[in-house]
Amino acid sequence: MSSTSPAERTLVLIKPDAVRRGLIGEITGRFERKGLHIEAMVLRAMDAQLADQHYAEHVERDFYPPLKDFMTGGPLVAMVLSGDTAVEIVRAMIGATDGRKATAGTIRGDLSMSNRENLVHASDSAASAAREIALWFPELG
Ligand code: FUP
Repeated sequence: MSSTSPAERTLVLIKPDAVRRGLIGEITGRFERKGLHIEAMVLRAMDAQLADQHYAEHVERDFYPPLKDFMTGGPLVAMVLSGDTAVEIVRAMIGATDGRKATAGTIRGDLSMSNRENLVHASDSAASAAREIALWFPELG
């Protein structure tokens, strides 16, 4: 990939546990230092309807009710990051879902001990990114 490749967008949420723990700067700083571009960023809450839309693939799972309570339980930061292969890069930077198993050096591996309160969400494909950006930042369409 050359540096002239067109930028790709991804949707990142800095989850309520990270906001409560004062980790907005730590997490945002990692993305900035990597060289990703912040295209949009807002501190807001996720309501029940947005939770059901954002996590449409998980709404029937056993873990969804407590996940929904957690994600709607306090303010979070939503942002759109862009850069060459941004989806893959950000997924690598956040690490495995379970913070106890995530590799050291990743955000979850360094800062989370939980499979639910794992600090950050990032789109898992370009198609997911397009769907999630339309939900959170319809004005960017
Ligand atoms: P990820 O893509 O790593 O964010 O993980 P998933 O899309 O598989 O899961 C979304 C969120 O559901 C996770 F970030 C945390 C939550 N979750 C649980 O609470 N319990 C589980 O067993 C799996 C996921």
